[in-house]
Amino acid sequence: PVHITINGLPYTVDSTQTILEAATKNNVYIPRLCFLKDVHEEANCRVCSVKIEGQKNLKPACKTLVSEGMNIITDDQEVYDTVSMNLELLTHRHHFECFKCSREDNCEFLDLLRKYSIDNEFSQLYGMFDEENYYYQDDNGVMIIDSSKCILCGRCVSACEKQSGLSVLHFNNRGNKTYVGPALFHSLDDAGCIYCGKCIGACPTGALREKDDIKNVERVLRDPKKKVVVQVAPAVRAALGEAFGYPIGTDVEGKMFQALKALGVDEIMDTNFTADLTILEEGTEFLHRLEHGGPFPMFTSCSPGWVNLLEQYYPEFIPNLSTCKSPQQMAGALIKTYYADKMGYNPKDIVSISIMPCIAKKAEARREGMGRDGYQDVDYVLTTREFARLIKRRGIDFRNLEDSKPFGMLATYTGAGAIFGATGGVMEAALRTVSEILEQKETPIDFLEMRGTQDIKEATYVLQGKEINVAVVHGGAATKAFLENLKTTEKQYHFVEFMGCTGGCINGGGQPVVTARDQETYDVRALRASVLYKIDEKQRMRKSHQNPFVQELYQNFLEKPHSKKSHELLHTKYKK
Ligand code: HC1
Ligand code: SF4
Repeated sequence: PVHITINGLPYTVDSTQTILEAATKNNVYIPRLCFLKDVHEEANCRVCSVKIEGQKNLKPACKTLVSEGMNIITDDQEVYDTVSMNLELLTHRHHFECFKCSREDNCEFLDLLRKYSIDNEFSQLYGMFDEENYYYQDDNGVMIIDSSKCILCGRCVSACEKQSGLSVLHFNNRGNKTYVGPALFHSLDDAGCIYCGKCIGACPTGALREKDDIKNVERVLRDPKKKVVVQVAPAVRAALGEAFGYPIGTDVEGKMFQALKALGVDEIMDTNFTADLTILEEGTEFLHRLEHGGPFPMFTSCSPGWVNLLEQYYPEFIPNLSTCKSPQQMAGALIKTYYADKMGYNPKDIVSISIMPCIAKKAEARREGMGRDGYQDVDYVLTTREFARLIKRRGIDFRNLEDSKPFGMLATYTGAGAIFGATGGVMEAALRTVSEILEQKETPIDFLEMRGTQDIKEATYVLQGKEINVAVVHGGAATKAFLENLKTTEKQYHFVEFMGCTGGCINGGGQPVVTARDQETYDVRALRASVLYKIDEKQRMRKSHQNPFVQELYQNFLEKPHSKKSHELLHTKYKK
């Protein structure tokens, strides 16, 4: 440890810390903008400038290590003026249309402009925005790059590289024409984007965002001829509250369902239900592969970011991928067939909407084979963020909503369905069912080796006297490392869960954006995951095959896992 002072007060801090870390740990506020811990630590915005006694120039707190006897000033007039000037410079190229910006409530840039009272200066600069110099891309139907909001901090470029293991985004052009976007190529698709949305989660402004479907959803909600059926993904309830001021890790499941009622939707379903259904289809597929000697390892197929990565970068592994559609698409298919039939609705009058923590789900809904007779099984996908905005736009007082729970068809779930949204959850859910079928007796519920935020988790379970090697991998970077190793390793894996996002869906690219400071302060992934594991613990039934409505669905409609009907509705093909 070393002894330092900050603004005259003494602190004993770790010698490996930067000034920013030491200050933050001791509750001294230093602003930051381009800094995102472990992702982007380049010191190019100079918003975290501080004064060190005895040194001539101000130093970036994010990059300067503390040392014995260091006296640091974070807030005298010179520091304040410098930070203000650095912020003001960034306003020159920013298009201030805050009223319609996806980050209207949590823009890190706007927050700093307010904190530093940049309002006067900014009004003089407002007219300087020049449309000609900006880059805009929205033709992929999933996400938008809008450089008129970009402050060139570089956080997205690093997030794509470090978290996805890809390098889709680059700084292009020079001078005041510099913009961030895919290099050389014209579209994100061509550049190999998997739509994980890690870049959106890293952006401090609204320069990167999902393609918004709020207006389309509002339109169908107003249309009396439409039956609006909504499904909600497991992970949404673990993060939606953040958009309404709840601490990270608050379970808002009850209010989430009540908000849907307040919006006037006709039927609420739970993707947790089809998560249970997925386990029966995928578990059966795994048992079939065990009987027939492979192909191994079998890969889970529910995360569309992961499926995009596999199809584009590792097509040689496509035979390993389970043929199961994701729970979102299984629900969509059932809504437009089984449910429509049961309710006597024409599927063409049903609008099926899903609320997802993910932007890649928007593309998944439009994949070939995800509908029939000219309609899509899932018509609109709203991210958790869009859902929160919709609730706010409709004037719903979320914090004062009562709790409610849907009891409709396809809304009942077991604990296994709930944990799908956290890394390792799909594997644990599958093991709960598969082990019981193989052992033909009651087997344990918890597979704790599958939990936690470690990049790659592995375990061996002995089932029916045979060693089954399983692994759980999440995030593009870890996925690439795992698959590269798989090409040469002697180890025989049997079953591997992959998720496109680190932490799984709870940390999906459509979840509320967590500011850089909160990302430093909280273990966001662990807190959100804990919501799902607590929901799991509360359930009376915690194994997917115990779900009585899944059993009923097989009895009345699908017959059995992998029946002809199941294949038609619940399974899919991949692009080579
Ligand atoms: Fe997921 Fe899934 S868990 S992919 O992470 O299998 O998005 O939450 O809905 O479909 O159930 C996401 C979450 C989600 C699917 C399920
Ligand atoms: Fe990169 Fe993912 Fe963003 Fe695409 S969505 S640019 S892969 S971080």
